[in-house]
Amino acid sequence: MATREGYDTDVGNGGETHQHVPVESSHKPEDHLTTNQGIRVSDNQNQLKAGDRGPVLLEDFVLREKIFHFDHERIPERIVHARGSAAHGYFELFESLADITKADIFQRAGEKTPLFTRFSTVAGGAGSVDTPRDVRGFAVKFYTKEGNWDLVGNNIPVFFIQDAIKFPDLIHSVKMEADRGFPQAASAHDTFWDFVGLMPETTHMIMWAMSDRTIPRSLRMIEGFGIHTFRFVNAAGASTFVKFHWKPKLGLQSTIWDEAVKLAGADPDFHRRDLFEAIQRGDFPEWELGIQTFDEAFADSLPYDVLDSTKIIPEELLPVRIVGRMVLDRWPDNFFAETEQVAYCPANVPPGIDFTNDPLLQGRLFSYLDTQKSRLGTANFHQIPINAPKCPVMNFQRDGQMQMLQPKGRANYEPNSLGEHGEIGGVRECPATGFATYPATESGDKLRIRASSFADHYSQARLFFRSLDSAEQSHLASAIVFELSKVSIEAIRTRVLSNIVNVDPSLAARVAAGLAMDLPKASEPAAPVQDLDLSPALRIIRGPLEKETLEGRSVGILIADGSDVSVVDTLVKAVTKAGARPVVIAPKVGGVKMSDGSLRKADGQLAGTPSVTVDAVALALSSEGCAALLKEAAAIQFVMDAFGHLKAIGASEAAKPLLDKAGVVADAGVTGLDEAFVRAATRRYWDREPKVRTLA
Ligand code: HDE
Repeated sequence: MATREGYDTDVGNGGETHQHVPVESSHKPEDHLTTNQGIRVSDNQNQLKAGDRGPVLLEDFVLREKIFHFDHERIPERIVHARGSAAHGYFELFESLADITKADIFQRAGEKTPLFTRFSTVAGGAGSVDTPRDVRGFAVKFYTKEGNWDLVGNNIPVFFIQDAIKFPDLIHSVKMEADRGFPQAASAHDTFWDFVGLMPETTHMIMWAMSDRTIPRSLRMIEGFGIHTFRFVNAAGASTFVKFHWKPKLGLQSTIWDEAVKLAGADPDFHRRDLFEAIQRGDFPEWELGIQTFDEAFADSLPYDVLDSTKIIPEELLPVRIVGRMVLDRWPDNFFAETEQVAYCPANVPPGIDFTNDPLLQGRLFSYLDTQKSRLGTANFHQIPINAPKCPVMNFQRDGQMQMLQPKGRANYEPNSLGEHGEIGGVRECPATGFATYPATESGDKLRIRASSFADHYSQARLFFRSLDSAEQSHLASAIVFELSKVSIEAIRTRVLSNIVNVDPSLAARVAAGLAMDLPKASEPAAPVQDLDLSPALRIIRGPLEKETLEGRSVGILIADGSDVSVVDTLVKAVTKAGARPVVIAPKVGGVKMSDGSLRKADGQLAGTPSVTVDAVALALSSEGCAALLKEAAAIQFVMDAFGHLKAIGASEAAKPLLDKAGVVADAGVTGLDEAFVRAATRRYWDREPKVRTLA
């Protein structure tokens, strides 16, 4: 029965013996389990009881502290962007920008600055899936020598609304509906589209949100944008407007909607795992930082307002200048301490970077600091290691919950003269080098008003839609059909469509046909809709950032009993050489018996590793293996989905019956298992799409 002699006694219910090895014999302090007060714990298996079958004693501080801490392990999640994944890395400057900004991070070419970057979805809770149709947050905290700079952006260069006062309404409408608590992480429901229809300013962003941009293949393959127009300020005090861009080294790539939906089930953590695994294997994700810079005169020459976050400045009009790169090379040690507790704030800018009057940005400058207090519970959240600047922090702010600092002396106010009397006087303001706001001249009446220069809600939506590749246009139209099909109030669909007529009548007609409804008349635009010059730079498909490559991608190699050893070995080598990760998939994870009788272990079990998790598939099957797989729904689905998701499929001669059963029709993406497959696997086959699904 229970004794207190050590761990190797009966501590379980059934009298079994636990073989823990007590550490009493070793005296290294780091080996000892302690409470949070540093008291060594003698027994971590049993509560303190009055008798072996008696009640628990209130004085058991070890128990109470442990349960107390556990009870409070979760903190309120972010009201938006709750689901996120992050990594450490660095920024490296390519060339000095001293002529346009005095920001220390942009002075010396070649210098590296540490940073922490968090990617997120917007609508879902922290436990939601990684692949819903949603905007991705792209937030970077640069720990510069002159304090933290947070560039808190998204993977889309525009936003839904123009004025911060609409943000709570927007987010309420897109999150799960208030009475029923669903749908989670989805915009395809009445309240969101109700808001959209009533707020035509959302139209440009809706085009982006319904495009392939919101179903990325990987977080490593998204662009990032600061969205707002910011200011650079140089040492002479001159201001230059600036917009920030992140360009992914692996190029832009998205999934097919059906693939994103299936991924949500196959691997709810698909993007987090992808980022984690890439960093673990040393395949560090990388982006280039680009800037668009311009002056007042250029801003005035545009037919839209650079303070309006629903507008872009096309790259064709104002090229993006690449000035540095970001490399993410270290996964956090602890998800909660870093990814969860990191607190970004667009108001965190060092001298040399400043704001503009963008009304959305102005509202954000308040919101983030405010939200951190409720999320992290204390005004001292900046002391948490992930948030703490990597430069000295010295001021007279004092006390508050969870104060970690122990300032010395009695001077807790400024100015003070105590330093002149042999006491600690403390720090002083620095007029020459401190942050000084750019002295923009402001005048005007106090009004709740939207500038008339913000009134055009459709011209750039049209510019975006018309600039896309035709395959992307079909995806976009189909996405609107999908989403509006989930809207139960017909009048909402009609209102949205009447706005879309202003974007492009042919798009509206396609959506109407997809919904089997009549095309309504165009709504009355607040400003005339203009035909702006198209911007092919906005495309993913056949755009400047589409890459035909296997780098950073993965190839599923399906094997079964009798698979040819040399074929599989050659494939693994070729795929690896091309920069991709080979994933050997078999009916049983323990492996299959290969052609030479050897056992080959698999990286994934067929049922648990559907083809949506890889970028191309190779069916390296023997006749015997293929015959067995013809009876497996998972194998047929594997091939059917690879084909339906427009991926390259390489197949051995013996695998043909499986191709036939899965309905695969020969095209340029269907090859043998030779080098042609490795070449074919570098892309998707958009021409195949009309043959496998009806798009709007
Ligand atoms: Fe945010 N946003 N936002 N947002 N946002 C937050 O701050 C807010 C907006 C963005 O990985 C919150 O710490 C308002 C635009 C990202 O931790 C909150 C408005 C852009 C993240 C907040 C906007 C963003 C947030 C919630 C309208 C792209 C996640 C938790 C004026 C440029 C950062 C938090 C992370 C997070 C407010 C609009 C990007 C509530 C009021 C536009 C990437 O403060």
